Amino acid sequence: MARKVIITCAVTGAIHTPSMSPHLPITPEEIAEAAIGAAEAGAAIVHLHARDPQNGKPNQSPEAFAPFLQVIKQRSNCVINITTGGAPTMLVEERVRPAAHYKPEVASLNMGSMNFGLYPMLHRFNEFKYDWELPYLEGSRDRIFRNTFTDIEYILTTCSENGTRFEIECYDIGHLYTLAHFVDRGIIKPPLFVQSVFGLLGGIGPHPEDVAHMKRTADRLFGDNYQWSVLGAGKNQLAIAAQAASMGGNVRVGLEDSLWIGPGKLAESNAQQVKLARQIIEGLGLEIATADDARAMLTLKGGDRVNF
Ligand code: KMH
Ligand code: ZN
Repeated sequence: MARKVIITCAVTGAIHTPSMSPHLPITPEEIAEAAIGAAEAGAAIVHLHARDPQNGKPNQSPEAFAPFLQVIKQRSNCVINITTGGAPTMLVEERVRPAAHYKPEVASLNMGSMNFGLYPMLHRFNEFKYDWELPYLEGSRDRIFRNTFTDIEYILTTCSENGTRFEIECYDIGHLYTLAHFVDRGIIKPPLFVQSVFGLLGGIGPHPEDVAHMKRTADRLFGDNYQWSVLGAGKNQLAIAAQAASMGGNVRVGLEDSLWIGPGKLAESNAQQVKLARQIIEGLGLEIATADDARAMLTLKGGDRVNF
């Protein structure tokens, strides 16, 4: 039997700003359409952030998520994953609120405090429609994405009481050791869903050796108790997806982490990136996982046990 590979699609995020691409979903309608389109193209999981529909600024109020959560649930069986990362400008109490309220099957969990350098994108993009975009990007030179041990434990205890499981975002090798620490303390229970992030300034790089070392270390620490997934930021997205898929991993794509579909070519939709990831997976003789396959692989509680 062919191995099944989970495709996660992160449709909008908080890294890119509206002036960078006309295809970045901003309004609840656009976010819902993007998520449903990604699921139809083969994504088993959609990872969701919300934005202010007026200016595209990341918005972590539970009310901002309501309009698209309900629509996606009505029109798709995909697993809904709500961010607890929000944006690096936000405090953890604000970041956890949508996941705490809506009790999704999956929420993200970031495994360490770090620099989160968005400012290099200013070389490519320098004209902005909204006044928050430039200071947001420029300010990343001197901003820490805070995820202390206390913050991590706070998110875990708040959400795991709801049966929510986690997409555990590891941006460096040390984050795997922090995860092992929480597993040792019994606060996170396997099977783990480790999302390794490559090529974000402040985290591990995108070199194939970086990908291999992340996998080796996770194998040593977690053995058979984890599902490995990767995301490559920007132009690294598909090369890293291909490497990881061939090494036994799952993949994440989406406009949250890359606006591109090829060199200098903006992706016109999230579904377009999912289709390319799917071609790579199927070209390797693997199968894409359905949402229900992903639920079984990650022991999720089920789409009928959420609060939306
Ligand atoms: N954009 C990813 C590198 C979160 O939402 O919790 C990080 C992320 C964080 O997805
Ligand atoms: Zn995210």
